[in-house]
Amino acid sequence: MSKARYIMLGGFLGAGKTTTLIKLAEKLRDAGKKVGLITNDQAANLVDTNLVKAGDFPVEEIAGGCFCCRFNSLKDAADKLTENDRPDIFLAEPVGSCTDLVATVSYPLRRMYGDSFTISPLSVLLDPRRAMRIFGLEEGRNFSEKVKYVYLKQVEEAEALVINKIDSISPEEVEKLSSYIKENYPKKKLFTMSSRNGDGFDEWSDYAISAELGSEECMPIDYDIYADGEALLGWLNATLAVSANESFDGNEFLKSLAAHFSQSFGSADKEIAHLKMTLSPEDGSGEIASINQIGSELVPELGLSLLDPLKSGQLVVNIRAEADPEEINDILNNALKEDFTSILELEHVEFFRPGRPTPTHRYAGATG
Ligand SMILES: Nc1nc2c(ncn2[C@@H]2O[C@H](COP(=O)(O)OP(=O)(O)OP(=O)(O)O)[C@@H](O)[C@H]2O)c(=O)[nH]1
Ligand SMILES: [Mg+2]
Repeated sequence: MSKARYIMLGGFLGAGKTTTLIKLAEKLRDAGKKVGLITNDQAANLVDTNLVKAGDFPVEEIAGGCFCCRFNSLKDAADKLTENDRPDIFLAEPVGSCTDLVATVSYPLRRMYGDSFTISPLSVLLDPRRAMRIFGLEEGRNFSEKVKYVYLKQVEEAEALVINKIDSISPEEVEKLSSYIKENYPKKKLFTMSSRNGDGFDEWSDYAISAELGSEECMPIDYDIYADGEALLGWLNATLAVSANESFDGNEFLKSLAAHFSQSFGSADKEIAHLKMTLSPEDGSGEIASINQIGSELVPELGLSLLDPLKSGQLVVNIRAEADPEEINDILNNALKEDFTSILELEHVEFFRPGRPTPTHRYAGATG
């Protein structure tokens, strides 16, 4: 039996991992390949899983911890997808605040299950605005030092760095960021692309589909700083019932709710890492609307939109921000109390700081 390929795409919160993996899944499906997706989060009820399902791909969700700490669940998820669909290629999205994935996931997978999987090198996606702020190439609201540490470790462990969203910046900015990376990370493979309009996508995806994970070097990392940095990010996942007396425009509703959140975080001087929401009408159409916001200063963007007005449905809210989880929950509750009380009812909410990462396996090489 031929080996399945395992492609894991890293990158900080909001870099475009889900968008890119769905695009890659479509490309592979068009080429006659079977794909299985694996999403991951610290808690259940994922916007990402909804988005992948909307694209009609088989998906397994690993909730309640990252891949490295739930290594066995990752293998179980792959086995479950294999039972049902026997994918040729697994596409896995790790939690966007995780790092040290090569030592704790890629190498152990190759060592333990190398007969079943060919492992691709780790590519790490970069949102160009966020990257320029972290690298000090642009002014603006930023994360604190320990969160930046996690970000820079993600960059350091990548075999390939992928500047995504080049449609959203000028060619001069692409050049500026590329030059910085070439100068400071000369050993990395560098790609520039837009998974939105497809520019540069084939160059990166052909590499991701065919290249093999490199030699077993281990990035040095201080787990105390990593744990502190990750824990500075508050997480909130909520599901809410939506119901109104009259039909309403779900796209406009999502925009005004996102604007409300964005304004609340901005006035509290807190940086949003990624705010994402999906709205699924109860009309059985299977359509969904989605909205995302990266950074408190940017405008929320509607991704998928609904063609028809709706009366009822389900709203999933995922917020990751550098703020106390309680504060994020207060912002949600204020939105419910103030502007959206008549149509939203909270069904389930979890808000927390990610716990200290304790990987199931870690390859301790010469420097590890
Ligand atoms: N302009 C532009 N936007 C993009 C591109 N790729 C992704 N985005 C947008 O970036 C936002 C975040 O994308 P996601 O794919 O959800 O990012 P992610 O890395 O999976 O985020 P997390 O799962 O929260 O870590 C969405 O609004 C996407 O539409 C791109 O190439 N260009
Ligand atoms: Mg995602």
